[in-house]
Amino acid sequence: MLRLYDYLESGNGYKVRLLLAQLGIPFERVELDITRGESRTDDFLARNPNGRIPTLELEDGSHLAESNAIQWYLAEGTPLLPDDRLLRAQVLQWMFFEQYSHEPYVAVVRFWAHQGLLDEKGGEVEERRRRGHEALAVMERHLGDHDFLVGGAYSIADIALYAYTHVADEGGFDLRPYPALRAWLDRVATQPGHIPITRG
Ligand SMILES: N[C@@H](CCC(=O)N[C@@H](CS)C(=O)NCC(=O)O)C(=O)O
Repeated sequence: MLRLYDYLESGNGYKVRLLLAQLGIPFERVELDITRGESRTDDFLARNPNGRIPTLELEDGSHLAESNAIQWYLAEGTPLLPDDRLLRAQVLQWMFFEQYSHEPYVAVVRFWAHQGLLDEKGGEVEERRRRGHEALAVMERHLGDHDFLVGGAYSIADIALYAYTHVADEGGFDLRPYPALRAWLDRVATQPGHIPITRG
C-alpha cells in the first residue's frame, strides 16, 4: 500500500490526500509534526533528503517528493490529467505558477499566522500579502471566463491551486474582491470525492 508522509495543516500534503481520496486509492498516512523537527530526522532524510512533506512511499519502497510531482505521478492515465500535449503543458504552467508565484506568499503567511510568528516577521508579512494578492488577481482574471484552470475540466492544476487558496483567509487574505475565484472554489469543493483539509 502507498504510504504518505504528511502534516494535516499542510496544503501541500492536502493536495496529495485530496487526489488520493478522489481517485479512490487506499493509502497509509504517517503524520509528522514538522514544527518539532520530525521531517528532519535521519530516518526521514533517508526518504527525502530535502526534509519536507509530502513524501510518498511507493509499494516498491521508492520515494517521491514535491506535491505537484506526486500529483502528476498519481493522476497519469486518469481524467484529472489530460492527454492532449498543450493541455498537459498548461497543467504544468499552473503548477509552476503555484510553486513560484502563489505558495511562497499565500501559504507561508498562513503558516506564520498558525505559528504566531506574524509580529516577529514584521514588514515581510505585508510584502508577502502584496505578492499573494498579485497571484490571486492572476487567477481571478483567468477564472472570469473559465470554469476550471485548464481545458474546461477539473484537473490536478485545480487541486494544486485550491489547496492554499481556500484557506488563504487564515493568512489574512480577504477573498471578497475575487468573485470568479470564489465561485471556482465552490466548484472545486463540490467535485466527487472531495474531502476537507482537516481530514487525514
Ligand atoms: N515544494 C514542496 C514544498 C514542501 C514543503 O514546504 N513542505 C513543508 C510543509 S508545507 C515542510 O515539510 N516543512 C518542514 C521543514 O521544512 O522541515 C512541495 O510542493 O511539496
